[in-house]
Amino acid sequence: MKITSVILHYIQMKLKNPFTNSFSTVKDRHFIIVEAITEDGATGWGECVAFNQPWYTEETIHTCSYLLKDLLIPSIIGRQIDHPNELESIFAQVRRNPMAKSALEGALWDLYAQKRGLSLSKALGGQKKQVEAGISIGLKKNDEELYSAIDKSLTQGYKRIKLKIKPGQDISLISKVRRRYPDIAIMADANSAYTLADLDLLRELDQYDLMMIEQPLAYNDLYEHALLQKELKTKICLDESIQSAHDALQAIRFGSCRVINLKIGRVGGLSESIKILKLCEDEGVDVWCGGMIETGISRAHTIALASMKAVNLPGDISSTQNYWHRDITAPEVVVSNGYIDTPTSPGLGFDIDRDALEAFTMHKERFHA
Ligand code: OSB
Ligand code: MG
Repeated sequence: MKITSVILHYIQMKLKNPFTNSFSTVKDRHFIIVEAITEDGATGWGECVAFNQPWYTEETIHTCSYLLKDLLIPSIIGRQIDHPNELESIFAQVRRNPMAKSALEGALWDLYAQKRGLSLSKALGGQKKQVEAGISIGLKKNDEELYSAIDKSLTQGYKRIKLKIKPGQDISLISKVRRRYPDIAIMADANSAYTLADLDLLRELDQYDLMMIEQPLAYNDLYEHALLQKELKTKICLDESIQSAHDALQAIRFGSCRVINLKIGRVGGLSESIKILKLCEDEGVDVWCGGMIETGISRAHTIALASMKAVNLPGDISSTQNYWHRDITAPEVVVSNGYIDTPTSPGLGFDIDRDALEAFTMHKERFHA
């Protein structure tokens, strides 16, 4: 296939409710939606999931915009590309910047699947007809709000609940939740809020039968997580620290984690994600698909990835309703009894709602071969 034009849609979507983690409260989301058009007139969709500020990883919507416009789009436009795996060498001119690369790569995977007449799941080698859904619950103003969010998630059948924690809202929060819900599958995500000086506190967290604790230490660390993992029976899951298959290899071999939260954007795309899944399978490490408070386009990519056999735990793949009054894809992502159906139609398996996309668009940029 040959991409003859690319349109970048800069959109802004307001969250139904603010989402708070240890570093930031997200109230609205800016995305760059990538529309890639081939010489045959087919359209593929990708999404840039970077935040406005670099509180999660170093990329932002602005750094991604620059890379897409000045380097990544020019490197593929008008060029014959038979398989999205070819992008790795084409993009090798740009060090790191995985979210920028992934935004464009996702559109090419959509096109590739369509061209072969396959669902994205099948094109990736996915097998599951349904994927397991978990939910991530942000920090709340008070216990009542937290319990009501948990109750609602349980009613909707989510397979596991992830709770954000931060210093001051950690042991107190988890112990209360554990007392109230003795048997549910819960895990905690610290988004890098602790250091090894907090070892005693982290040891205490070890007593609450958590499925795992996600990214307790620095966003870029592997060494101290390996030291910590030796002290805990609870599995450590790495999120921010893993930005490539090579990072995953090092983390696994160093013993820095026993679980990986795999986010397509954070690792540079679906091709890199598949490498990480293969590695986890070979090394016997648990892996699940994370989210970025994203639109239906990213959710479609993530559902397809989660349909692969190596993904062995429920992901942060909540319903459209969880974040948005209105999404840019149809139909809505629906969680039923804790599962989401893997779409079977060619490509993403969701349609782009052009009216919704237009309604959220601040501006657009067009590139031609
Ligand atoms: O740490 O996994 C995280 C959202 C934004 C940035 C980082 C994280 C999260 C989530 C929610 O936990 C994921 C989602 O539901 O999309
Ligand atoms: Mg996380």
